[in-house]
Amino acid sequence: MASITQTFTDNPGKPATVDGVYSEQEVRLANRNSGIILETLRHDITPTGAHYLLTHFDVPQIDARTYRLSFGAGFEAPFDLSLDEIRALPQVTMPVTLECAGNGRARVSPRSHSMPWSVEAVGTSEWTGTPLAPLIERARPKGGTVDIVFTGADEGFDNGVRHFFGRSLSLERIAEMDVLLVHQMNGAPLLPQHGAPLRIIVPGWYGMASVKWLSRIEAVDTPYDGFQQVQTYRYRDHADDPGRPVTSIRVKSLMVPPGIPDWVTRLRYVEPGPVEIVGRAWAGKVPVAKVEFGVGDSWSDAKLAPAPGPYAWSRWSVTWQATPGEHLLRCRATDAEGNTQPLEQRWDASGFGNNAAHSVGVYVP
Ligand SMILES: Nc1nc2c(c(=O)[nH]1)N[C@H]1C(S)=C(S)[C@@H](COP(=O)(O)O)O[C@H]1N2
Ligand SMILES: [Mo]
Repeated sequence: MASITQTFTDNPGKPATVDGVYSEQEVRLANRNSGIILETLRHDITPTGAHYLLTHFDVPQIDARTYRLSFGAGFEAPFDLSLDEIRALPQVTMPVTLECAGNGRARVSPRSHSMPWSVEAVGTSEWTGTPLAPLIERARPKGGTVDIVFTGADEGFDNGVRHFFGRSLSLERIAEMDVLLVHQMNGAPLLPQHGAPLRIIVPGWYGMASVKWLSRIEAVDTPYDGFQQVQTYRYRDHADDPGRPVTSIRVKSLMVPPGIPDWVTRLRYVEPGPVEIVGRAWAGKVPVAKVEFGVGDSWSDAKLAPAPGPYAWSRWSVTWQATPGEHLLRCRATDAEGNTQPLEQRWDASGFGNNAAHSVGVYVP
């Protein structure tokens, strides 16, 4: 184990991937961050306090009264905006399903040291803010601009590299995507842990793109190479593979575990007879075409409700006739482009983009 000093000076890297019990460091990450409570999948909109949370460094404290967002370096017409000025711009409210790219990583073995998500790093909120694209036009990116860079106010070290959390999107992507500068979540000002006073929401992409505590926006004429853009959030086959960037959310579904749980294992006890099984399915910016419910190896189509918005998950439901015995209940969705969730995940080196079918173990007396 690296010493405190070494962590910041010698770039010791992360501990070697391991199998077996979690380290104290991983438990600490899991206590700072949190997943959705699966029973809240009954709601179209996740109750704010139950939305999953992923924060790499510390939550910065920003005074909303003096806050200013700058469109600075790389623009012909730089300017900055207060929160009141942002609120006075045209406002849009959109339900958007956000999912962490590392969702499911706890199942990778041997695993990569990071937040050990099981399946719960997903949620849907009504986000309110102003569209980004017109503001980029107003600031006029200089000729030769390739990327627009979004930098948060939170700073820390990862793998010995000191940096502010930052991500970029190309100009073309911004033109075709509904990126929002967001100051409200479910009708209330953003909570500190969700990016107060202002974040971006990049609908359809995994959560890392939706930079919280946004402090500045810049235009650059060479591809942005910030740590969170190139050193992580890439699908790699092995540690030295340059990989492909993680972008859109893959098709996926989850179910509300039926019956009542065992405290520690979360296995389920379900009375025999008809049981309504409900869940949610999403596929980034692509509609969900179908959800199947499986009992053992027998699959049937679930009923799928219309999504509350183009970037939000859909409710699915099915009635299951529970019979005595042990059962493995599963769900898998297919998107409108024909992609179906795999039953077994083919993992990349860091456990990104997992979309294996959700399974729940059930006992019926
Ligand atoms: N500034 C900043 N933005 C950030 C992060 C962060 O650590 N710092 N985490 C990202 C990741 S990995 C995810 S999954 C989402 C999580 O958003 P939430 O905590 O509001 O659910 O925020 C993204 N934006
Ligand atoms: Mo994430």
